Formats: sequence, C-alpha cells, structure tokens
Amino acid sequence: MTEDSKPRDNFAAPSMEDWHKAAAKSAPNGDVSALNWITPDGISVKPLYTAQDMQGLQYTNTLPGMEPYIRGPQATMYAVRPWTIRQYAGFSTAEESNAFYRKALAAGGQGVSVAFDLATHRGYDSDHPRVTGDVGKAGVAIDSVEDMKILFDQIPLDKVSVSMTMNGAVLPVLAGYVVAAEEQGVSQDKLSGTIQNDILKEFMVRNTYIYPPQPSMKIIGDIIEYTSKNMPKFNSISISGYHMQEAGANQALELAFTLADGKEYVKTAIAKGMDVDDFAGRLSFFWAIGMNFYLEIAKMRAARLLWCRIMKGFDAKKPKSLMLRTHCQTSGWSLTEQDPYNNVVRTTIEAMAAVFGGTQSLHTNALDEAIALPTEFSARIARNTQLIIQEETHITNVIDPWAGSYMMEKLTQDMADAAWKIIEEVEAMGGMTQAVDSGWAKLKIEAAAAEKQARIDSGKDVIVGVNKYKLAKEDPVDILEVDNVKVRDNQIKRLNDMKSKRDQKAVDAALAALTEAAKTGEGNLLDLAIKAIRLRASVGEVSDALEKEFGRHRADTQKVTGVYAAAYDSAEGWEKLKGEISEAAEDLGRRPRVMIAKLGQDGHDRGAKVVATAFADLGFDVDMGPLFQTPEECARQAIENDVHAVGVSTLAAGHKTLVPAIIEELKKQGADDIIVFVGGVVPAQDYDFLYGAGVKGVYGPGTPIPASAKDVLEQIKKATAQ
Ligand code: DCA
Repeated sequence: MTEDSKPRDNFAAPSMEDWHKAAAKSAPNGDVSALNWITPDGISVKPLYTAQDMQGLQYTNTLPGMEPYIRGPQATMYAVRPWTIRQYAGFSTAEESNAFYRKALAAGGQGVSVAFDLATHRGYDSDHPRVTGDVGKAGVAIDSVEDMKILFDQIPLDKVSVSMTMNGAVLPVLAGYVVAAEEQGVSQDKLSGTIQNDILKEFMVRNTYIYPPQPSMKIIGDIIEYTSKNMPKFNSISISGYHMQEAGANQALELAFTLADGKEYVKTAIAKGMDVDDFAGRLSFFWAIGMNFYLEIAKMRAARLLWCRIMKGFDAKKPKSLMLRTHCQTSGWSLTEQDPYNNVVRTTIEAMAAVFGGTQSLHTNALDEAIALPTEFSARIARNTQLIIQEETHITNVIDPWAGSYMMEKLTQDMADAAWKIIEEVEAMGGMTQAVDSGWAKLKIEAAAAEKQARIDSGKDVIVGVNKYKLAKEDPVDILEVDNVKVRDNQIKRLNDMKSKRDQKAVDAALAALTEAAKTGEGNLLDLAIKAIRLRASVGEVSDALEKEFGRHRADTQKVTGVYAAAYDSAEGWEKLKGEISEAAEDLGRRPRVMIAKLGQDGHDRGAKVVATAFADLGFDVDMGPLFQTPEECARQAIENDVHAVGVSTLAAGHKTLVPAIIEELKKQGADDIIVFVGGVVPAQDYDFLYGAGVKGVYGPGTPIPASAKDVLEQIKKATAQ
C-alpha cells in the first residue's frame, strides 16, 4: 500500500444545519418538516434521529431484568429462553380441538391457548335457543367438565401451560379446567397457565360479558384471591389491549386503557384485603401487534416502564410485581381477504416487532384468519413463522437489540408520555370503571376506528391488494368449515347424558349456594363454582345461578358522528354520493333508513359501528340494533322502525344460519320489502349461498364504505320503485 492510497478517517464533522440543507434538496417543496409523519396517536415521527434526540431522556441506560424493566422482564431474555409459541386455537368439538392441540404440540407448539365458541363465552349451554347459530363456530363448544376432560385428554396439565380466553363465563370454565386436571391426577398448585379474565375491556370492545360491571369486578377479585392462594403458578388475568387495537384503537390508546384497566384490577384485589405482592406477580398482559412496526416495539418497551411506575405507586416491592410480562398476537384486523398470501408477510413483520419488543409468548395469525378458521396448512405456516425466527435467524441471541437507537429511545419516551396523559385523564374521571361505565372509553376507540377506516377508504393509508395494487381476479383459498348442526347435536347429547347420571339434589344445592353467595357477597365464587362443576353442573347452569342475582348486562348503542366524514374529507366522490342520497330522500319522502344489526352471540361491533357512523355521515337515517339479537327480534325492530334495509354485520361465521333466518322472519312478519345486506367476514365460497337466500348485497373486508353505501342506495331505490 503506497502512502498516497492509505485509508484515512479524517471525515468532515457533520452538522445538522448541513444535513437540513442537503435534505431540503429532495424534500417536497424543499420542506424537510413535511417528511415528519404524525401517527394516529399524535406522535411526530421524524425522518432522521440523532444523538440530540436522546438528550434529556431519562431511561436510556437501563438493563434487562431490572427496574424499570424497559429492556425486558428477564436478565437473559431469549438468550436463555425464547418466548412461548402459543397458538390460539379451538373449533367445533372438544375431540377435534384436542386432536389439533396434540398435533400442534408435537410439531413445535409450546403451550396451549384455547378459543371457546361464543355460546360458551356468554354462558349458554349448547342447547339454548339463543345460540343455535353459534355453537362450535369461532371456537370450541364447552358445556361441562366432561367436555373439558376430552379437550385436555393426553395433554399433561402439570407440564403444558394452558391459556384460556374466557371472560364472561370465566367461573364455570376455569372451574372446569381445574376439575378436569384434578381428575387427570394434577393438583391445583401444579397448574400453570393464564385465564384472560379481563372484563373491563369487554365492556369497551368485544362484548363477551354476561353480568354488569360491578358484579363482574367482584368475580375478578374472587379469582385473583383464589388463584393466589391455591394456584400459585397460574396467571389470574391477561389484561388485554389486543381487542382494543383490533377495534380501532391506536397504540397509545391501547396502551393507556390497558394499563388503566390493570390499575383497576389491582385496586379491586387490594380492596379485598390482599397484599399487593401476594398477587401482582401473576397479573399478565396481552398486546396486539399491528403493522406500525417502530411504534409497536416502542409501545412494548413503554408499557414495562409505565407498569413499573404504576406498581411502585401501590407500594409493590417484589420484582415480579413490578415487571410487566406479556403475550402478543399479530393483528387479525391487518389481514386481508384479498390476495391472502400477503398475510404471511404481514404476520412475519408483526411477529418480528413482538419479538423485538420482548414478548413472553406469541400467537402468529394464519393467513386465512381474515376469512375463516385456520386450516392445518395455514396453521403450520403460522407456527413455523415463529420457529424460523426462533431457530434460524439468531435474533434471540441479543437482548433488546433496539436499545440505544436514537429513534427507538425517543419513540419509547414519546409513547410512554402519550399513554400517560390518557391514563391521567382516566384517573381524573375516577378510574377505568367510570370511564367504561360512562361510555367515554368506548366512544374514544370507536372514533379512532372510524378515522382509520376513512383513511383507508380514501387511500391515505395503503393496504396492498385492497386499496392499491389490486388483483384483477382473486382465486379462492381452501377454508375450514364447521358443521354447526352436527356439533350442536353432539353437544346436546353429551349434556343430556351427563345430566341423567348426576346427583340432581347435590347439584341443585351447589347452584343455590352460588346464588346465595352472589347475593350476600360472602364466600369465594370460584371455590363454589369448582364445587358445582365437580358435581357435573353445566356451564350454563352455573352462569344462570349467578345471573339470578347479578342480572344480564345490556349495552347501549351510542355511536360517534362526523368522524368518518372529517377523516375522509377531500377524497373523491363523497359529495356526489351525499347528493345522490339527499335526492333519494326527496323521492322517498324521507331519508333512506337502514338498520345495522348484529345477530347471535357475535359481539365484534367495530365494523357495525364504523358502518353506522359512515352511513349516517353520508345522510342515511341509521338505527343501530342492540347486540345479541335473535333474527325474530331483529325483524321486529326493523319493522317497528320502518327501515328500508337491514345490514347484518357478521364476524363469527354464523352468517349461513342467521342471515337466511332474518330473511325468513321478515317474510313471516309481512315485511319482505325490507332488503337485507351483509357485511363482514364472509368467505367468497358463501356469497352465492347468501344471494340465493335473498340477500341483496355482500360486502367483504376491504370494501370501501362509500362503495357499499352506493350499492345499498341503489338497492333501496330499486325495491321502493316496485
Ligand atoms: N431466564 C430465567 N427464567 C425465565 C427466562 C429467562 N430468560 N425466560 C422465562 N423464564 C421463566 C419465567 O420466569 C417463567 O417462570 P415462572 O412461571 O416461575 O415465573 C417461565 O420461565 C415461563 O416463562 P414466561 O415468560 O412466564 O412464559 P409463559 O409461561 O408462556 O407465560 C405469560 C407468558 C404472558 C406470562 C402468560 O400470561 C401467557 O401465556 N399468556 C398467554 C395468553 C394467551 O394465550 N392469550 C390468548 C389470546
């Protein structure tokens, strides 16, 4: 090497001013600040971060396994033990779900995560007339401990940790699991796993509650008390932001409301006289991980900081009480029906964010989850996505690799600050129970959802294959179908069989004891539920025993207004469509009137609420049916309100039973001039079936609302012209 060509590191010292000048050359109109991205949370994400952004940040030099746990709850994290691969699954019967779990465990799954059907969630046995369309759909049907025993057959419950997504019927279901384990020879102290048991978020989103908020909180207190005494390895709650993000919340809202819910549960347990360090180590969390890559990682780091701060406020001392441990699931909402193999890519990116964020357990969605239940093929790819990250990439070798990134440290603080501001707002209202009770929290999420939908419909937010780069022709993918009638018959047979063999007097006494405890507030409800389930009381009977005293909660149907229109704003076609709707109103003598309905036990109402808001903003008269209507009740309301159309929003696979039933009911009640349309998760294979049944329009995921509104308007015009 000659002296002339010797490499030298005598680079010019950079200055921000120089960079600004250089960047302005390619920035739009020379304006570098135009490159800032304002997130839905209101956080400004810049195109460039430098060491200056770290100045003044308080927590950039922390360590994993130590307060405030920003860098992870364990000192060694994945370097010693990667997260648990825990795929959420369950469908049709206990037998079929059990076979699925065993296969998944043999193929690399590391824990079980049970999805129950909506009838079970809402505390109805499979023979209840309100749940005809729901049994075995979107989860496994469980009526009793006999079903639970089959569900966990040959799965050693002292070794495999089991998570159960159950909130409404949490007492009989948790009791069923405990008794099934007992009859497998596994005592309560050996059980490890998690019960979701997070009722506050059910009142905001998802809606699988049974009782009103107050008694629901009492149930949670009793479960925390019982498990902390008898099931020390079991996580008594999974405080869930997941469903909030799925319902439309941005990350800061998800984070804030979830931590505020957690605070409320801690207060509830302390009010029962418990010492915070006796139970707080078994509170766990659950986040949704969507496509907002950097913010999701920042959210998870910020969550641990804020939880540690909150728990210090309760004077918690044990490290386990201060550290936030979490499960994550990739976003189901981000998946598309269109060009569905893209979903594998989306899920991989989201899984990476969850892992960089330091999750303890992860579910990766299957590519067809936007359309139906996963098939064996799609479930395998979803599981392998995690196995590949764990075992091929070496990502697990380094703890919290984003620490020290100028951007990530700044975003972590920004996210923590944004969420903390909302938590303080909630506190000022008197806490999360009040924020939920007043409907404020739900409306905040719904407004965020309507804004998001308008950004997508107007093309501001891109979704590949949906509002950009669309395929000219979509090939249908194979889907898993559940024969709901067969499952229901099978369940009813087993239920009747169990009832015929049990000691009825003893069961009646155990159920009466539950009702009495609900009345007096004395005795632990989980303890009493275990006693009743051991005697072969059913899930529905235990729920009824409590409902006698607690009653069933009915949600109101408030909706936000103006939000969709404001976010859609200048996009093309909006004013024209509004004009057409007001012209139609002139012709009809009143505004076209539409009822948005939810049938059966499907409580996912994001889509319904967003459509109702957008249709109202466009000029329709919109009625919102209550949740959980039967087709008969829905037809009656539609007739009483004299609507032109009923739009059924369906997300839980009940459409093939419930939609023909509403058409039939309208006919029976003399109103077959009311047209029916369907929106939500409907596999392409079912469209013809629905049209054959008399449906006038089917709008799958990704349909821009103005397009469906235009179509509904045309259908109404056609029907009224006859
Ligand atoms: N070094 C030492 N110990 C470790 C390490 C490490 N690097 N990593 C994990 N461990 C330990 C944990 O402390 C834990 O032991 P413990 O129970 O005695 O505290 C054990 O290994 C299991 O690890 P953990 O991280 O707790 O993972 P999971 O048992 O899978 O629990 C959790 C995850 C989020 C806490 C739980 O609530 C869960 O599984 N939730 C899932 C909820 C769900 O599936 N929802 C479906 C929608």
